[in-house]
Amino acid sequence: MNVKNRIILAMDLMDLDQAISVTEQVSDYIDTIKIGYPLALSQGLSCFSKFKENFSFNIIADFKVADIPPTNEKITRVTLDAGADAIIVHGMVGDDSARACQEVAENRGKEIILLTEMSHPGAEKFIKPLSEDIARMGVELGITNYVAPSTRLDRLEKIRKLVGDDSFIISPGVGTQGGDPKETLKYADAIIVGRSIYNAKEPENAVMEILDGIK
Ligand code: 3DU
Repeated sequence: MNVKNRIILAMDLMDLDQAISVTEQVSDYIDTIKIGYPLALSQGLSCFSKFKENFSFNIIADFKVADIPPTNEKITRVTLDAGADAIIVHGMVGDDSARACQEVAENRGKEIILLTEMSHPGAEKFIKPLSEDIARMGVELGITNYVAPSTRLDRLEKIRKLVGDDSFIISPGVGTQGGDPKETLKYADAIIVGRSIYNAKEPENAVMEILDGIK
């Protein structure tokens, strides 16, 4: 996936008009948006096509898919067929579950992104001890896209080493959660930024500040 300026906007506003308005304000600098449960559950999956009508953006569905393979298959199918270009899938549920999503995406020429380790403090307890194995599993499955945290750069670096330089890593936790854009981009291909942009008084300026910082 090509991500303009290496910034993915996490659009977690729950009102569609507001979400579109903020996205418009940053659309000169950003061409990839991540939509998760807050917006999709509030507005329905049709929010993907509404975004596609308004912007020629890549859409990543952040549904952190984590179920048995047949259910994962259905979730991935309905999400990609609604207009998402890629879907984020939890690695912790195992290779069969991830594979079910991968097959659906491959059949449609779309992508899955494997979540290895999360960025929040609570992830230290259960997900962190497993994340290296999750990354290794992804490599064995031939997965080339990963999510890894910007809030623990040592972990991000470790996961980069495991998945290799040819893999594509996107990294949340930048800004409000404490991650630094420039440091994160030493190991990640793109940063995911939500509140620091969409809650800013002037979202366009917020993006330009990040861009200045990562030059
Ligand atoms: O903290 P922010 O507002 O910049 O948003 C980060 C986004 O990335 C948000 O949509 C959240 O659900 C998602 N995310 C993480 O923050 C951490 C993860 O490990 C995975 C996804």
